Amino acid sequence: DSSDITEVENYTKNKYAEPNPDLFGVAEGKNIIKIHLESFQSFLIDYKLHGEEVTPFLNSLVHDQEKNFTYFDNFFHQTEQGKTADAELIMDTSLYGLPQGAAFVTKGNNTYQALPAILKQQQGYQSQVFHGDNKTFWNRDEVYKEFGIDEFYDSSYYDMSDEQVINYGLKDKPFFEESMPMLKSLEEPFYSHLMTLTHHHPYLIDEEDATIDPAETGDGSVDRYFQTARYLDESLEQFFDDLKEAGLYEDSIIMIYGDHYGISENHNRAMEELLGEEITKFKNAQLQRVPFMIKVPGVEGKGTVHEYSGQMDVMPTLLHLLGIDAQDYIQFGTDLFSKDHKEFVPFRNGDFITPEYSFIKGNYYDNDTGEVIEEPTDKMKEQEKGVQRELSLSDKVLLGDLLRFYTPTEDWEPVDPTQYHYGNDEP
Ligand code: GP9
Ligand code: MN
Repeated sequence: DSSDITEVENYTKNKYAEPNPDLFGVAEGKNIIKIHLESFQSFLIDYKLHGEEVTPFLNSLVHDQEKNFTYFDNFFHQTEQGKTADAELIMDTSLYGLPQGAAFVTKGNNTYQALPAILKQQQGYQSQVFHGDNKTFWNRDEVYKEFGIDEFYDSSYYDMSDEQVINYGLKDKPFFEESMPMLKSLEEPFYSHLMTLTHHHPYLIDEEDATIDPAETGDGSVDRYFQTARYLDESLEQFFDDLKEAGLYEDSIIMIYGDHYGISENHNRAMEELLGEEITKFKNAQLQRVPFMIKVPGVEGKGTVHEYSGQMDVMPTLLHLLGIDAQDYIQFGTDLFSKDHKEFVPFRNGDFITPEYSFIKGNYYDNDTGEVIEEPTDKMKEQEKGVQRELSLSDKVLLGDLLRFYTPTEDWEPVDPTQYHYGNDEP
């Protein structure tokens, strides 16, 4: 009932981390370009196959100081069965996905107070999603309306002829190329989310698109994983050039993230061969790192930052960069640039990771040694309960559709989903 939202509100207000005063509002009104790296795990960064970098362009964003990116190398995905859809939900609402199924599908008509709607109401942003798949996949065409996303450029906006398509949909290179004119024509400021697709299980790639040889483990999808990652990397480099040419690069927030793992535990044998170590439960959890990189106009990149963090933390971070106080909203994450950022990363299954130790399937592990901690401290056990509590509060929000009963700010207007229409084929 509606009193539950008070319990949630007390929890999230208490967890809230004050903004970093040096960064609060620095990017107010700037365009935001958010780039989704499908199935991209952080171990690819700086990884060399056959003596070659797999993702030289992304590596350059990490290492070239003058590119002004900040890279979080201890950033984790927090998704479950909703995969891509969970990543979208978490990053635009700072709520957890559900323990089973995809909230995008089962809670697609809930009330949300999502980033696109907040940015529109607070600072007049228009928001868009670009994605070369059918708009109904993951029920996006429903839930995006609840998020207040203004335009959804789905596959009906792109040339989907055979040679441009592989696996789930449009190839990443034509995707970025054809997105450019649409991006250029947008009203500013915009919050644009571009979602890639080619680097997706089972990592199919046409011969002419492959510029690195496959790995040689004999596990086909693992072997090709590096080829589609390279293709994605090249598509991104091209996109950055096009953004520069269009004058959209320098003055925009550019944010890059991985949505979830690409190589599941079913491929441990091949991964052990490639990484040269045993994939224990502990190691598998560590492999759930995905990249998070951000460039903020006028702010010097911090290089590689080791803060332990997760997808949940992105929304409050962005709000604070734009000068909007995250405290007004129900959010489980905390600002990555705050000195009070909370350094523990819950996974959806109740496991969690901190800078010192990891709680994985009932055992605590020392991060330095990877060994089981036989006698966990009370503080550790408390944290375990804290994670359970946090997850269950988030579940209450989604299962009870509790944001119906929450008014973030005096001037907040509930989103009216009937005001949104998507797709080239819609009247
Ligand atoms: C489909 C794409 C893939 O549109 O987002 O979703 P996933 O299988 O990664 O959840
Ligand atoms: Mn995905």
